[in-house]
Amino acid sequence: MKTTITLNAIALAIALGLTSCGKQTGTSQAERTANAVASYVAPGEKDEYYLFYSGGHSGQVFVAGIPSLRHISTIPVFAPYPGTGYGFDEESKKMLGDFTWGDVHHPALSQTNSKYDGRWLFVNDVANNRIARIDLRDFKTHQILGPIPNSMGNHGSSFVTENTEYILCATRFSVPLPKGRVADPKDYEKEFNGMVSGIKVDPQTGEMKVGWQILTPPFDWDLGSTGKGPSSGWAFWTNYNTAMAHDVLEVNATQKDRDLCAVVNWRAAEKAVADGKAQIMDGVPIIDPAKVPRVLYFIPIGKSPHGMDTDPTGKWIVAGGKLQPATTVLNFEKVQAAINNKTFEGEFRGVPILKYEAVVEGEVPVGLGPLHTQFDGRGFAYTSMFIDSCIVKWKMPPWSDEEKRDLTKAVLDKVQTHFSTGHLVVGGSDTAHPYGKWCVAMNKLSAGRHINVGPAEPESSQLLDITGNKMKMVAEAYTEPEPHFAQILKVSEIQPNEIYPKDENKNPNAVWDKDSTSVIRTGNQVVAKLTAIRSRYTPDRIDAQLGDDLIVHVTNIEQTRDMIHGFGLAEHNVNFTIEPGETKTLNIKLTKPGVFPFYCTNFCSALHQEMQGYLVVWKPGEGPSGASGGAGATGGGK
Ligand SMILES: [Cu+2]
Repeated sequence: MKTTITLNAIALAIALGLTSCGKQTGTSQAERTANAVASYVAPGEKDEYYLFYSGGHSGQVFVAGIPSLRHISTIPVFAPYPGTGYGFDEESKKMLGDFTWGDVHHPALSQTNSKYDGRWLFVNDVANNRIARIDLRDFKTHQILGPIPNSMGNHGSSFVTENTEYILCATRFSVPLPKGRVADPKDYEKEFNGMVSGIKVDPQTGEMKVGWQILTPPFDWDLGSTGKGPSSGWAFWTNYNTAMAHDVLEVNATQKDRDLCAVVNWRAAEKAVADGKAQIMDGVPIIDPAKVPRVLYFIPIGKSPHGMDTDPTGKWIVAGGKLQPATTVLNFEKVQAAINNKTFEGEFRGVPILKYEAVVEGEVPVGLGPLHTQFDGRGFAYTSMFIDSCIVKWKMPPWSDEEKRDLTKAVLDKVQTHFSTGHLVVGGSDTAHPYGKWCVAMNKLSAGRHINVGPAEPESSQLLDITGNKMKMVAEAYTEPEPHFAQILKVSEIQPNEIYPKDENKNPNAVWDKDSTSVIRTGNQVVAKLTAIRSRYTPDRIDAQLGDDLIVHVTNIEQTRDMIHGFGLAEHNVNFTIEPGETKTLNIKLTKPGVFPFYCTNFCSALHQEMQGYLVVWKPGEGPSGASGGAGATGGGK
């Protein structure tokens, strides 16, 4: 009987594709202890690295620690977050505009000289064609740019150049341009276009604006990376729809043996715009690569590719081919030579196609479903395998003659992941200076490796120690939906602010003492300026009339770290937190009479519960003279 059950379990495991990888039953007690010690951060101790996960369609960014993989905080970006009141106060509502969600895909840390400089984290929104900038001084979103004109499906993004001159983006979707023009999808090839965008970043403030764009055929650009060293000034993208299918893409976009990847000379694009070679569409200078040579080239690449990663030396570009069992390594020196010698195998819509054999260094047979590749800076690459569910370690060129003859010899190690790894990240892989210590596999399926939480299962992440010859998986964790990529930053490389200093608060509505607080009614508008400090609001009463516009500015006058106050207003769908030294504003129309408490929503002291006040909304003809339309202020401020 027992034997039968065991055999059935094995058959089931095989059917589920869990053959070699069940629950690490193979790990010995000694290995488990070693893994636990490697990822253990004892109470009171701190992680060595930040892990910034993209939150996919949650619209957020999650911050975890490495090696513990503990979730530490959430940075709201494209979606409201009641935990901080993001999207509820006027300042963040304005940033979100009309959107209440986004699809966060590929975070990118700012760089100086191809090294993380710890200033900003940029993230893209695929759905609404936006880019956001998070400032690492306060771990908050400070700018959302977009929707970007002439750009639909901002997926091939956000790729930062070596000195954060630009964030480079390419479109996953194509539409008739400019946006708003309508054409039948049946006329896709003729009427639809994709776009590469150069988002210019102000070197002092980080402020982003659309610099220029390059028109492309209606290919579905997927993922990319920027060049460095010898490939400085260049960028690369894969695409999975060279067939230019507009329906049933699953079948129609996978007909060709190879797709075309893009090689973009962004410095040449910048110069072409400066030289007046662009035409303006929807306010943006657009370069047509058929008319402006040396800006865009194509290279045939393995069918239905995904990742396109430049290594830390800038010499090699690795493409993952979802539907081919190998990664393709391009040699940038050969790319340059092919361009200079015009070693083309044709052109597409006036854009030269470089001859594949002239630019490829080799195809490394890593296994099934290679997606993304990361680098450790020691000459090794790590590729996530979606179908094989593993991470493969392989040797980058230069290869020996023996390896060149048989590139299976370049494949050095495989570690099973659980399951279907999409992205993976090695700290600093996209810079010239990788940390090369940890790799995080971001798995699409967790397949019951956690306590049961119902039909939907969380995303899983697994931490691999990559310092030895063999990779070692030491820990796993679960996240909210849905990490698509992440960045790793050494904790010691940044010094976030502890408070917002009073003298840096330039908000004209900030008030810092009792005598400056006020509630003033002018016409049908009531403006209240409040202070918040442990544990009271001043004033703690606001009177207004039904139908008034109410504007409340709350300044948290604390200058002590983590002394946060909240402002929640009952039955008005408003709540936000105010951090030490911050001023936040709410603006609502008062549509119902009554007395509505406002109270501190973020625990602040033993007398936190006592931190409350009243908004009194009088009916017409009622209330004190001030509230009923007189000039005077009401409220308990003075
Ligand atoms: Cu409080």
